[in-house]
Amino acid sequence: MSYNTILTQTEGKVALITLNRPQVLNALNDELMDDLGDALLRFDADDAIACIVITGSEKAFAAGADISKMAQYDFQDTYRNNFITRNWETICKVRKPVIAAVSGFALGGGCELAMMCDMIIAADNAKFAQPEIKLGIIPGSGGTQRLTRAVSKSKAMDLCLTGRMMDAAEAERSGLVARVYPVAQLMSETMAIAQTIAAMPLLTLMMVKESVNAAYETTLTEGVRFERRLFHACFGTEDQKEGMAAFLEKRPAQFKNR
Ligand code: CO8
Repeated sequence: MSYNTILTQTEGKVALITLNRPQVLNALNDELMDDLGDALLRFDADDAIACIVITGSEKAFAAGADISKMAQYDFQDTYRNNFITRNWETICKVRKPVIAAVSGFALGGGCELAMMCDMIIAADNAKFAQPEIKLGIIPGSGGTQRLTRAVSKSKAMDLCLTGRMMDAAEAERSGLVARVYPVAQLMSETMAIAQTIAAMPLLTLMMVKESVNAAYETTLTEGVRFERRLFHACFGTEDQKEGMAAFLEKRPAQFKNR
């Protein structure tokens, strides 16, 4: 796979996608989001891959949507042409775990992209913000929704109303970020986490992702009911037989993703 705006590589069962528009701090435009969506769907369909990592550069995960492009838009360009919805949320269709490895700026659409991933691992230089208010717009790809669910109403209001930046320590304290590492170790630590995940049985990984995501969409009773159905379904997989047999026989499990 070769793209203009992203780099892709694989390490074992982990796919790494690097956003690559360094001259504009990985500002997100349609071409990049098309490339990213295409790579994500290809890796999702690839049986050799079990986990996907998205990262940027040391200075910027992504500094938001491309303002030079957006500055030309009027209401009709955004509404009539379905700005964002067409290709910016392809990531939400991916069924395998996706990790955001965030170093530097994750602003506006960059923060929203990170929040569309299943978890965020941050470098200690990471800065998160929804600065759209300073441009006369509101977040447009879930910032007011996912951030509020991640960090509480009060902090989401603080960030979206002031546009201020939140550092990695505050982001971890607030629950936006799963773990923080020194910047020099971000990629090695994130890839190690991804390899740990990728070694788990794939169908079960997908069920965990589906079930955790259901917590955002349903009541507790419905969510637990959904979890119970997937829990029962696990007992129809070969990997459940293998995982439990391996434990009892005191040997490593050999999962077949079946
Ligand atoms: N769009 C276009 N170009 C950008 C962007 C951007 N978002 N961010 C940075 N750049 C460009 C700069 O214009 C500059 O280009 P040039 O060298 O040609 O002048 C280059 O990147 C380097 O940037 P700076 O010189 O500004 O670097 P600094 O280190 O001085 O500052 C900052 C870094 C603080 C990140 C600063 O660049 C900045 O504030 N950027 C804009 C951040 C922002 O407002 N982001 C939100 C954009 S709105 C948005 O994302 C709406 C989302 C809509 C939905 C998206 C769905 C996923």
